[in-house]
Amino acid sequence: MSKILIIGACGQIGTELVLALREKYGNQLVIAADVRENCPDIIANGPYKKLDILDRDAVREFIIDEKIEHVYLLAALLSATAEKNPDFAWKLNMEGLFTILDLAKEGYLKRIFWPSSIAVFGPTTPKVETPQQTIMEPSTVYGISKLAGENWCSYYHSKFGVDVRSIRYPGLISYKSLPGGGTTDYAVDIFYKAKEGKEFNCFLSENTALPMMFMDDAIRATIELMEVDQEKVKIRTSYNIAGCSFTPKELTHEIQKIMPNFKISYSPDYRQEIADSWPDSIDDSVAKKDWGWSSQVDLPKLVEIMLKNVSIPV
Ligand code: NAD
Ligand code: AKB
Repeated sequence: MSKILIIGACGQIGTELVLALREKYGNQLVIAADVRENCPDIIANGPYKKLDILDRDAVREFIIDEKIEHVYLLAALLSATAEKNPDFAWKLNMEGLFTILDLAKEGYLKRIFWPSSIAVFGPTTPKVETPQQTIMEPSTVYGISKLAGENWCSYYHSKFGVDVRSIRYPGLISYKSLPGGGTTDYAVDIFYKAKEGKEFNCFLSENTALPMMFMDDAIRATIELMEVDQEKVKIRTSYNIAGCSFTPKELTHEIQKIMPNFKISYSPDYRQEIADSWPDSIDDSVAKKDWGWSSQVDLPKLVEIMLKNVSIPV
């Protein structure tokens, strides 16, 4: 059995991915790593290493000494935070990827997962049912870093045989850990306000449609892609996957079916421009064909699960 390292393990995806991989492969084989000093309680059921992905020597030493074979590299600045600090976003989102790709090129790692995003698309991309291959001219530093990263993954695969696999996640919605500075975060925040019985002030306008997905679907997609035979992975940039697409107004209506008194108001801010540059919906037929991907959670189910499980911080 391969030893697995998840870098950026304390974030929104990392916490749930650590739990799912430990469930599957056992607690001791799955090491959680993050720049944060302390391991959150939710993933304290297995090994934790404080590790800064920008410390190339420390990362190399740890991976080589521990004989890690699979790495999930999740550490990054997301779209909204990255626009506030473009220089650092570029550094964090790119340098760590090279450190991991190089370790695989040198034969230390057998397989890498590196997430991309719908942010690789831009204002000139067809917005509805955005295809796997299309115009890609992102207008955010986050999108530029993800598009460059995708192309580097493909390059390391074709030139050096590196087995790197990737998914363009849509906005992810979850209740086990909070989102970390993205444009789609409103679709998580809204559930906390609804549960508190408060009005939600949305930073996007009511008709802004975006591709979204419940976290369970995203974690399942990630593990399925990492487990599928090499020859089925035909795309080495990154795969489109789709869950459900909705606007803040449509999400509100769905919440109101369960909580009729819930209210929303709108104050679009700088994140509106980012959202306007992204697709409304995604065509994931290539992932379906290549490795059998299929989403299981639609909007009504997502809302039901979120309202049942979101707990208000005390
Ligand atoms: P997040 O912000 O919630 O978590 C990122 C984690 O990385 C944090 O725990 C942070 O402490 C850690 N980190 C930051 N700098 C680090 C460093 N120097 N060294 C080690 N760890 C560091 O992000 P997320 O939502 O879990 O996203 C994970 C990945 O998935 C990112 O690459 C992101 O671009 C991608 N993605 C996320 C979404 C989404 O909706 N959550 C959608 C598309 C793509
Ligand atoms: C963000 O909004 O930045 C992320 C993403 C879609 O990549 N959730």
